[in-house]
Order: sequence, then C-alpha cells, then structure tokens
Amino acid sequence: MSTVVDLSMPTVPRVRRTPQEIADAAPVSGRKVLLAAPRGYCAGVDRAVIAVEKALEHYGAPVYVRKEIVHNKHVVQTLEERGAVFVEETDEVPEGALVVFSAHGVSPAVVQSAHDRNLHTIDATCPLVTKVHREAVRFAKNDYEILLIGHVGHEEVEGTFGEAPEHIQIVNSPEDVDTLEVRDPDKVVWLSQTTLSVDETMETVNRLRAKFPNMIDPPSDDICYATSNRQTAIKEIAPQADLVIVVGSANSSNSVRLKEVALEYGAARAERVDFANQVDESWFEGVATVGVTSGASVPEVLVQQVLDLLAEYGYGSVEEVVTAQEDILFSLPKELRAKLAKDGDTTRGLGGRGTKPSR
Ligand code: 0K2
Ligand code: SF4
Repeated sequence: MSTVVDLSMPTVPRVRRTPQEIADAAPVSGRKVLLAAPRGYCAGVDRAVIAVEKALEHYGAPVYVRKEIVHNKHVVQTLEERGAVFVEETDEVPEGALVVFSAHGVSPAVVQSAHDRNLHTIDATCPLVTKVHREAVRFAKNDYEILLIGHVGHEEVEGTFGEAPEHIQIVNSPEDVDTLEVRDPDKVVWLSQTTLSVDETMETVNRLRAKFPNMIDPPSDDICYATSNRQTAIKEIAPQADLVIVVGSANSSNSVRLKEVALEYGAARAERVDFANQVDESWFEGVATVGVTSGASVPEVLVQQVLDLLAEYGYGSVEEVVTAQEDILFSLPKELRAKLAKDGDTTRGLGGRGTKPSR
C-alpha cells in the first residue's frame, strides 16, 4: 500500500463568469478535451515526494529540504504546511539536522558540505539523474571532454557539472555549438539533462557531430523515459488542438518544454498554468478541442481541477490519448528504507501515478 500524496486543493479564489455569461458566449460545436497519457508524476518525482512525506512521518518536523524537492509550487507549499523547510543551501540547515536532497541531484561539493555540518541526509536524487552523474564520472576518469547539453543554472545541470567540472562544458542551446572549442576533438562525449526537449537536443547533437565527427554518444538516453513519453503524447494531440493547457510550474523544465512542443507540433495556442484558477476564459473563444497535459512534477489533482473547470465551459467530453504505458517503480532512498524497516513501515515508491486513466 502506498501513502498516496494527499495534497490539499489550492485555495486561491478565481473570478468566474456567471452561468448567463457562459451561455451567452459564442457557441462552438463539438467541444472536447484530449487528455494526454502519460502525463504527471514520474517514478522519480513520486519517490522524492514520498521520501519527504515519510521523513516527516518517521523523524517529525522540521525536515529540511535543499532546494525545491521537485519544481512544483503546489507540492512545495503542501509539504511546507506539513513541516518541511525548504532551503537554498546546506549551510542554512542547523548542525546535525535532517536534510533531503531534491530529485534533481546534488554535486559532490554539496554532499561534502552536508557531511562537514554533520547533517543526516536522505538523497532523493532520481536514479536516472544519478545514472548521468555516473556517466560523467566515468568519462572524466577516461579523460574525455564532456559536452553537457542542458540549461545553465538548472539544479540538475549544476549537480552533474559538479561531478567533474574540469572535464565538462555546458551546452545551453544549439547556437552555443558555433563558439564551442575542445581540447581534443577525438576525445569528446555528449551527455544531457534528463528533462530537455528531445527534438531540440537532437538538433544540438547534430550540430555537435557536424563539428566533432568523432564525438561519442552516451551509453543510453539521458533524456528520461518520462520526459520523452510526455512529449510524445502531446505531439499526438497538438495538431488537433485549438488550445493546449499544460499544468506545471514555471521553473519546471519538462513542463515548459511541453508547452513549446505543443506549439511546435501545431497547437493553435498553448498555455501553462500552475492551478486551474489561472486558466483565462478568453482562451476558449472559438476553441473546439482543448489538449491537456501535465509535467512530471505535477500531482494529478491539479489536472482534475482543470478538467472540472473545462467541463463548466462545455468541454465535458474527455478522450484520453494514450501513447505509452508506464510501469517504472523506484525504491525509496536507502537511508529512508533502513529507517522505515526499523519502524515496520512497508511503503514503497509508486511511480507513474499520473498515467492512470483519470475519469
Ligand atoms: O523538469 P525539471 O528538471 O525542471 O524538474 P521537475 O519539474 O521537478 O520534474 C521532475 C524532474 C526531476 C529530475 O529530473
Ligand atoms: Fe527521474 Fe525523469 Fe522523473 Fe526526472 S523526470 S525525476 S529523471 S524519471
């Protein structure tokens, strides 16, 4: 049994049209929603959120968390209400206290600084991010120059970069390739952030390969299954959609990419919202088909609230467009597993909760 995240509803009030105003709105026939699947929580996010919940349950508040556990406002606010304290750096955590590292991963310097402060740590780094760290360490040991495709300033990129700063250059965009210089063009490998646009990354890789023909590929895809599956689903929907609504926070790379991908694949309009109350009624003008999806850090309850709102506006018919089934499951961080076992708690990570048919 899981302790499914029981996130409370957002309480921000929104201004609604009256039923008469809605009825008077220009009629559009055949209003429907195409709901992307997979969407929402991936296995790594599920594991990280449960890790904080379980830490609160078994160790008691406060539980410190370095950076946002995942990039979602609602998740962060809800965990804060339960006693999690989000900090930017480990030096804000009292000596000897418990700190959770976020799903995006940390550099060895952060681990060291936590150790120096005698902090008790739970590492909620997604195993698929850890995989990229390991690749970076291995290629650096073999004296490769690593071209890390990713966004400068993003926590995941900072963490991976920190594994071997003297061997890594960050490639922020396809345009960056033009000015890139390497020590030895025959000893170059590319790696990437896990939550990028698949298409844009391939464009960057193609440019890199044109410049460094002997560049080698990562042993397996760094863009993870969840990022890639959510993009595939919205690509299917976008050409049919007059409007795509992406649920996800502004600092969530994979959520923001979904909006871009929707536009690139033909959606007439795409908007990102954190909460249903940010949906603007004017977006519905002349709209028959609304596509809906959500990022990997987004609890399903937020999508359901958007669907409820859409139903009020005549978009009550919901067709789920399923492009993949996800059944990946990660076990909880090992430090936590030991504590749970000691306390007789048999909770496991779930993974992919957002992908189950919703209605
Ligand atoms: O998409 P982002 O990397 O910004 O992160 P989130 O929105 O928190 O999604 C979960 C991914 C975490 C690690 O890959
Ligand atoms: Fe892991 Fe991918 Fe989810 Fe990031 S988006 S937490 S890499 S499964």
